[in-house]
Amino acid sequence: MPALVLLGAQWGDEGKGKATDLLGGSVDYVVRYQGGNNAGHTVVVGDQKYALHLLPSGILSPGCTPVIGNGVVVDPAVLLSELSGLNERGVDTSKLLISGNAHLITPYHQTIDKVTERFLGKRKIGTTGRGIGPAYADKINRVGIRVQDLFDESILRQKVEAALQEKNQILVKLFNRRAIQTDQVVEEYLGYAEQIRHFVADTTLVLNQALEQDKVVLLEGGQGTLLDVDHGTYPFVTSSNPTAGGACTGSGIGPTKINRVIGILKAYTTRVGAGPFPTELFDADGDALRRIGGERGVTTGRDRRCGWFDAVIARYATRVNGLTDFFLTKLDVLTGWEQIPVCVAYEIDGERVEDLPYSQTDFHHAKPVYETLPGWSEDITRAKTFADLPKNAQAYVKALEEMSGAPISAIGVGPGRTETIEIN
Ligand code: 2SA
Ligand code: GDP
Ligand code: MG
Repeated sequence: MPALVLLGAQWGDEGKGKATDLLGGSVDYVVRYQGGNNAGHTVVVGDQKYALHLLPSGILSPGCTPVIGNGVVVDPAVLLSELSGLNERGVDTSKLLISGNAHLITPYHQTIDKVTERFLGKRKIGTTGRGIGPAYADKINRVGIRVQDLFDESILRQKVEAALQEKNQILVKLFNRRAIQTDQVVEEYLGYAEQIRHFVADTTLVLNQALEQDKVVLLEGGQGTLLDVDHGTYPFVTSSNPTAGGACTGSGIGPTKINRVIGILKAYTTRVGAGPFPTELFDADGDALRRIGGERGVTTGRDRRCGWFDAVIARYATRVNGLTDFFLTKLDVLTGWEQIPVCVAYEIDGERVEDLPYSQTDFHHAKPVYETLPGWSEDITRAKTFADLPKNAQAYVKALEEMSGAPISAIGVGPGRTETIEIN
């Protein structure tokens, strides 16, 4: 059986956790392929709500093996606390596999993340402060510490020492901070080694063998397409590749093994952190979307910026990810609006533009061109089939599908597992 990818089609928080959990019952492996504990994936099972950060959402499906792939950056303290939190709630986490090649987030990465943001002032990215960017920077700079380094004290010490040489210069001279001691980091990280050792595996080998044995592998993205370091609104992005290509490099599964790429698409748009956002609302509608949609960061608790649906972005996500289909989420949040504006194109310096501009300046100047669709007032949270939806809600979904460039195969009408309409 082939692998499939599930990723965010906008700026994250589209409902990937719920969608992954929905598919969790029918797949054998769920793999996180990038990001780290900057992610906040919510899964609601009955009256239980789970907020997952580093762990794949498949951890809640008993038949599923959760995998942290090589492309993820792992904060071991967060890993252990997330695992114990789930264990206390009766979730079996014993099947977890962690790639020995995944990189580690250390306290110095978090410190650098936070002081850099402070230093940038008004130009800050609005990161989650979890050390994600600095950990990926070290990976690319070849001074990162990997999970496998935890099991060789001498190598760990050498690598931490080398990494800290440059960092301490920056911390002390540029940011006026105290130097971080190698011994302190090494001691803390050796303390994690034995607690983590039994999870560590050659996950690329495991996953490819599983595919050969006809198992189904779901690759779960964190963040979203527009936060991709290559394809997003750089520099206001995360430091990894949430797009479909990242699923291959972050798991070691080749593109020929993937036969489905699902884009999770919210029926409106949100963004957390700084950066351009053409359909952002600063009025009562924006406040209402935030309140009704519960748009608050799952990791940091920050209010999310809210705006109308942007079809230019959806088309872009289809293109750069090669999406096969969309899951449209949070349609229920739009219930009650008489008219719902949808951005169909941008106006940039007086010209109508249908495709996302590659130029950062143009994107900053993009003004949304809206079409207005009629809304509905009926409660749709109990709808089980497409036909159960009010006519105007059906028309809204169809219009979005037409504008976005790929079929919509499921519709979310509430946060719960069963509050989903599947379209065959
Ligand atoms: P970072 O910390 O280096 O990855 O931040 C860089 C940008 O990426 C954004 N980012 C996110 N955007 C949406 N959701 C994310 N996860 C949390 C959630 C966010 C939270 O589920 O709500 O709790 O604030 C996430 N993670 C990173 C971030 O806002 C920066 O714009
Ligand atoms: P993720 O990061 O993509 O997994 O999304 P988040 O968990 O950060 O944010 C999505 C929020 O929307 C969570 O609170 C989910 O429980 C909720 N949610 C997901 N799908 C739906 C839906 O169809 N309707 C409603 N009302 N809420 C949803
Ligand atoms: Mg989230």
